[in-house]
Amino acid sequence: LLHVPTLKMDLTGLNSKGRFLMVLCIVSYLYKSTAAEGSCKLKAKFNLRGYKEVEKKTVVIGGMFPVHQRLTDTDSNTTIAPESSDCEGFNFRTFRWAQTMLFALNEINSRDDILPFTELGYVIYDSCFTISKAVEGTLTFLTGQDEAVPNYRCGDGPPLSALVGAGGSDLSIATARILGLYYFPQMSYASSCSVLESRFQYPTFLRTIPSDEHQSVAMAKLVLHFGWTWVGTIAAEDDYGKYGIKRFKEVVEEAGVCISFSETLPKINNPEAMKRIVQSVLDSTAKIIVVFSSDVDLSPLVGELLRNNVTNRTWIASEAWVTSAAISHHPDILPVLGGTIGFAVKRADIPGLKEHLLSVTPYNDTLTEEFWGIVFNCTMNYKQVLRGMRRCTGEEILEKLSNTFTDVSQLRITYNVYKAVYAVAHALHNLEDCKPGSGPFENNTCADITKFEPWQLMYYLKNLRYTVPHTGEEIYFNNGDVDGFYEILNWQGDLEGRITYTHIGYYNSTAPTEERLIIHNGSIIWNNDILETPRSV
Ligand code: TCR
Repeated sequence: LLHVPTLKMDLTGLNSKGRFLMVLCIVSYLYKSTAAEGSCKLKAKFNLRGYKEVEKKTVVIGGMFPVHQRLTDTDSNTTIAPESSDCEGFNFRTFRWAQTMLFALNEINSRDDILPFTELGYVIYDSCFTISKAVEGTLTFLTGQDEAVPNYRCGDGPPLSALVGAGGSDLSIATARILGLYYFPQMSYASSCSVLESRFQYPTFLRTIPSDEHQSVAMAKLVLHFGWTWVGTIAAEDDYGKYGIKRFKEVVEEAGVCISFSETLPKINNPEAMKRIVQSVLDSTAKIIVVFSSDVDLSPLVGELLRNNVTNRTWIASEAWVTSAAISHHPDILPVLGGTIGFAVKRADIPGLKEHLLSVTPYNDTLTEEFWGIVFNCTMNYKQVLRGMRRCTGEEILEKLSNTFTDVSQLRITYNVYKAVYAVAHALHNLEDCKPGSGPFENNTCADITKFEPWQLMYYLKNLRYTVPHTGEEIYFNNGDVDGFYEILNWQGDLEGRITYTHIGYYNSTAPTEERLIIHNGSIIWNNDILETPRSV
């Protein structure tokens, strides 16, 4: 035992025979004796910090993250059998989300107060920001096969619990329809579109991000707060953009605000469309422009705005780009997008996450290998080495670089991922913890953690209430949704001309109507010639 300094055990409640068996079990375990299994299985009902439990059951959680940004172009050649397309455009921010799921799982597995008798395993899929990949991943997950065959799962591996994902709303809408068929729970961390509120259409969808219903209303209130009467809108060409802007328009138009122009950002790279949108912005007298889009879709437009040096406008940012380094870290962005005001979901510090991110190695899986190659500009693939690319040694040091992956200053969606994984784990814990005879199911029965049905887990998710570690935030779902709370941020320049996000107020959907939007006008720095609240009439 001297070799295992962190081993602590709780022997209370065991009689002398139990203690003897326990010590026998640990000793044989440490010496990897074959007797270990037998003696440990005898009575494995004690908690053992460090090794948690000797006899463990496994439950699998699915994850889906848009780690790549798009599909690789494939020619539509029908003379050979089609294959699932590859993806490209590795995204450091979403890769951080995926790693956070692993971090949360490790944390849960090493705790002995959540799921002491069960180990959480995982499968993670890359949805590549694309609906078809998200659907393919969902079918593969449900069927457990590489070639997805619906309604068929081979073998009796560990039970599947829930899918954490899938990224954008358009992807989750697709996956939630499939999962809903099987009454299989989906816990989303980023899909905020208001249509996902419908439990009639998406019966097993839950999320740790508030519905955009709140955000659209909050944006409209912001516009009314400053008395702006003339605004332009730009929306991404997906459910997030379309429904977000639609609701915003409804609320402001009812209050007499006019929409000067409405533009849509195409999903597929289209320089002509970008030029057209910039022209609309330039031609309009509206100085306020509301943009509902993810950073990925907005990036090309920002490039075009910079080329045309479009200044003297105030941009209103939706949650998906308000703290995006891909946009705010552009060189020379300050004159164009400085002064932006936007809505952000709750931020948190997650102790230990940074260390976890820095401990990633190229050998973990194919994604970490690709990530390594990109950050260090090298390759692990010998074919590419033969073609003259530098070989990665694996000894490169991540800590020396600073990039979006290891930047833990704005953990917002990342925090939602963390909450989502914990929600599933707590629900499973409650399922396992059920006392026979007083369970919630027919005739007061319980579900069995080794072979439960998806709807049984859904029961526990619906009725869940738990406190998030480290932050103390209390989470529960109201018909699958959480309360609408946003911080309002203002993009201000620091001495070196970089953007900082200054907190200027908040929006709380649960407060009485007049107290929902709180803004400290004095802390805002406007980005126009006179540095005053712009007038948009
Ligand atoms: N909801 C968006 C997707 C999204 C996102 C993000 C994507 C949100 N926040 C941050 C990338 C980065 C919020 C949706 O489609 O619902």
